[in-house]
Amino acid sequence: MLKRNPCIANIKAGYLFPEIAKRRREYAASHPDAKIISLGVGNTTEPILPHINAGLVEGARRLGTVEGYSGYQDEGIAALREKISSVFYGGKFSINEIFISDGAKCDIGRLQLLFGAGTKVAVQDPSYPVYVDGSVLTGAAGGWEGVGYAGIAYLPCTAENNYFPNLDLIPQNSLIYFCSPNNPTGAAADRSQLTALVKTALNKSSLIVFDAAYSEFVRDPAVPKSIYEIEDTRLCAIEVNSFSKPAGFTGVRLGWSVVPKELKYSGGESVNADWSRIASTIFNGASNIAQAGGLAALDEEGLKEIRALTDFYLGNAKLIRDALQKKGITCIGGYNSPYIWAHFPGRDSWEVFSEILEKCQVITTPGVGFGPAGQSFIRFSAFGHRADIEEACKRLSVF
Ligand code: PGU
Repeated sequence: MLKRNPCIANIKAGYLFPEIAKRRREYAASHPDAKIISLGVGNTTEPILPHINAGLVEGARRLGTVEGYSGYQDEGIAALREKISSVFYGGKFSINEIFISDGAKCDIGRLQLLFGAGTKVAVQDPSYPVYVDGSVLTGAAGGWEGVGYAGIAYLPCTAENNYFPNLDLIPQNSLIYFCSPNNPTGAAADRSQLTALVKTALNKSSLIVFDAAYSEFVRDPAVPKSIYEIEDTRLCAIEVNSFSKPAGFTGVRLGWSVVPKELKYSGGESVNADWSRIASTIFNGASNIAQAGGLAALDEEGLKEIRALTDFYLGNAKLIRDALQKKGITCIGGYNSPYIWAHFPGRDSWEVFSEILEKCQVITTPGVGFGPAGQSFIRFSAFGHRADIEEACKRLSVF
């Protein structure tokens, strides 16, 4: 038989969210009457709003007609790429710099192929686990003297540094994953912080993968929604984004990446050309139906629906944050983000997770699952029906 890819042996046994789902199943099995509410995985719950949904329906209908039928679409339907450029980037990017995908997570995984084994990787700590696990899986972060899980440079984001990392810790020539508004802390970096990040990346010949999956939750004008709002970023950053959270497309699957033409490897080769090569070689694009829905999401009516949906989840976030604060629990996030990051000083995250499950029948996410600096924290997700959020808040108030 074939040998197992040694990189698989290097990753931690279970991905965070299936582990939480397992614990939920176990609890439910031993407490059959419990009405469990999930504030765990960031999974959308509200129906897709009518205009965007009509776009999906129309996309499916057209596929059944001679005039409307379409097949493979290279790097995405041109009209959608144009629309993304104009809605999110003021038309700064040509359609050849925008690549439609089946979601940000999938892009984050595939992007690793651009740099290969041995790439130095730096991540905010805590961070979305896919950056670290995905890196280890492709053999990045091996072959150099680093710290932490398989040689990844962890950049602690704590109350002491206001959840923005010390950029001096970024190694020379590294691939920097940066997420803002952040999952899991909910912290949103302001313009001066992102300017410092870009400057550091340029000085250290490093490349940023900026994950903007929560950009549509930003309400504070001081918080950039895209890394490309910062000068010189075309030379050092790729951005990934998604329709999952703002349009309720977690199950529909649609996202995009931006890879500027100016972005070059150390040898002068074009990163954009390679990304295009990878996309056409091992990925055949997102569903045309999903893309039709994406187009509807970005017209005037669709953007209003995105605003209404994100307002709704931000309303949930406020309820959760207020309930926790009323109990004297220190928490951040929930303003420009659907996540609340709550501190339980001196406690183990998994222990607090279990206590909240036992006493409130509420599922959360233990902070340590996002990295060592997440120890003693719990992430509360604001994705849920309003009645469930209100009930969860009631239960949390007595825990
Ligand atoms: N990027 C960030 C920062 C995320 O938090 C998530 C989802 C994604 C990308 C995924 O985007 P897609 O476009 O849907 O692929 N994070 C959720 C879901 C868990 C997961 O494993 O993706 C969360 O609870 O953190």
